[in-house]
Amino acid sequence: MRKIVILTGAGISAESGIETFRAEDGLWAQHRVEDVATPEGFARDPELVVNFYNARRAQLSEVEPNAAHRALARLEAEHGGDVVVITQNVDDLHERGGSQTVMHMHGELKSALCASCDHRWAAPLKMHVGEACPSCAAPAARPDIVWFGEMPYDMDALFAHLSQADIFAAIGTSGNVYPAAGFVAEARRAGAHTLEFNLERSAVGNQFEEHRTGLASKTVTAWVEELLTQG
Ligand code: BV8
Repeated sequence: MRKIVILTGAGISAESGIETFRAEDGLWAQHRVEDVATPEGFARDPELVVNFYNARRAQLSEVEPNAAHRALARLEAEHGGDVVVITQNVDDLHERGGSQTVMHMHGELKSALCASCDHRWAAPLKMHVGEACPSCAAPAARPDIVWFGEMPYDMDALFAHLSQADIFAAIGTSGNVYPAAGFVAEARRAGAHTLEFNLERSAVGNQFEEHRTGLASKTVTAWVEELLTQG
């Protein structure tokens, strides 16, 4: 059966009410990326950064997965082959939508990381600067988020999935951030059929063989229906 690898970005959570990064009223419009999503920004003003993620973590309890998240979970449950969701998103909507195999390449709001010993634990709703690590007790707790200039998680595993993909779909991502934006090139090298689901062409849109334009809640649901009836 065909192996399906799916990359998602902020656009898949937009209809759940989580703002994207690059929309004019988006997350980066309110903050400079350098101030809140880089290790330098965290070193300069840890309070600002911890509160930026506390606000986004708090929002999780106010939002629900949408039809696109649920469609991907249905695909994983009903497609005979391998389905892997690689997400750039730090929210938990894929899991709450029913997906089992989710790889958070840029980390997760619900996880905390010790900058000293790399221990991870379930983040409290509100994190505080200088919180002690439950494992090594160093006052080095930080959001378990991959910032700009940091290495995304599980890169070897991600590239292994891409090298075996028969179908690669990118959903709701603007293709501005690497290495995620380079995944379509990897998938094409593996001979995968590539599809982009977006409201408009992304920065790497010309590298996809197929484009499904529209709201992900509609286009992804229709695509999954098609795949599952096709067999
Ligand atoms: C690394 C966590 C290497 C934080 C994030 C020059 C060239 C190439 C690369 C670089 C360069 N200079 C620097 C770099 C590297 C840098 C990078 O790519 N910079 C860019 C800006 C040029 N990348 C990194 O630093 C990465 N690490 O390269 O490490 C390395 C090597 C050796 C040793 C050490 C390190 C790490 C990047 C990760 C940063 N962290 N997130 C947080 O969430 O707060 S990035 C963050 O932004 C997201 O995770 C995501 O990746 C990105 C947002 O992008 P999208 O998800 O695409 O969201 P966006 O708003 O942009 O787009 C939404 C899309 O949805 C739109 O297209 C819209 O049309 C669509 N949409 C909206 N609504 C809908 C919809 N579609 C369908 N339906 C809808 N309803």
